[in-house]
Amino acid sequence: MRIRLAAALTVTAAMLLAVGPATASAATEFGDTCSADDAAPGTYSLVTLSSPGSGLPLTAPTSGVITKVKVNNQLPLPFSVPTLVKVLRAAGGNSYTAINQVTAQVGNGQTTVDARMPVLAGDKLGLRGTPFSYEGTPIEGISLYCGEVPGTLGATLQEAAVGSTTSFEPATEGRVPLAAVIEPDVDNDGYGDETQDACPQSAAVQVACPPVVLSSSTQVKKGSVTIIVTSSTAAPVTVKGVAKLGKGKKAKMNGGTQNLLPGTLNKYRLFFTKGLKKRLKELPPKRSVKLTVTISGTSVAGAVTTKILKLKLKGQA
Ligand SMILES: [Ca+2]
Repeated sequence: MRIRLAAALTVTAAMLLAVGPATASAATEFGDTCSADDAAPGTYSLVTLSSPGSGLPLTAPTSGVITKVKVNNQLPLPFSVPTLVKVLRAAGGNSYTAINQVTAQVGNGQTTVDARMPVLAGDKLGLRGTPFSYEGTPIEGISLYCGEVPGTLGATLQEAAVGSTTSFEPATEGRVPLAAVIEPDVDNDGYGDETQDACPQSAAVQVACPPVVLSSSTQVKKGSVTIIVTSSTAAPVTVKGVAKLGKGKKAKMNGGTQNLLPGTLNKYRLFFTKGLKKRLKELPPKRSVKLTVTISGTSVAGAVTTKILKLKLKGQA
């Protein structure tokens, strides 16, 4: 029985290993998943000052770009509530500087809106209701919050406009019902690398990384070949050459690597080896040596484009 039990345990362990934890996405979520059950007039800007025991980190655990904002609400309202969701950066004490904001039309349940707001580790989310009208009646705005959860809600009558720094005074128990998804932004172009940026290797483009397209011309001289190369996009480009000398012998030449800028003419030279020079001197002008030139460029995404040129070097006897 013992052996069988041990075997069963081993099988269980193996199954756990095989299943394992789900592959962690690089995107992370922060804020709060509490659901609003209370509201202040929209003249108040709100932030959570403390949130003991809430599930998500209250502040951004990492820098990147906020690509989604989530607002939870369980107040049964007959209208949606226009809400400015703000990225707030700590400015000492209970003061925060509003860095950016996005508007969410908060309905019942969870409202998710797309966003593109750069965020630094340590930033928080805050909100403010904005004025609207319902059936012809103007409403000054509604600032939603969770009042039945432990925590300290900070409030200010200041607008907390983007660019301004505002002190949020502890007002009541509660928290703001805001969460957000942060995606990494490795190239620091302000676009989330997972859903907004198809080329996270380059800040210059957000669509798929452009492949390298090479064009070239050649000029054969007595002791070398000059290759002029143009690349469609910034890329390191290498030129190499191999000449067949007969009897299985080869002459290998390296034209080097240059970091090309798009649209510029760049000169490479393949200097003939001693063996190639000797072979050319042996051959009459009617005969020739085959030279294969390989031009290769690497895109920002690591894709290699190769262009091969076949040249004939006339005998020099
Ligand atoms: Ca990016």
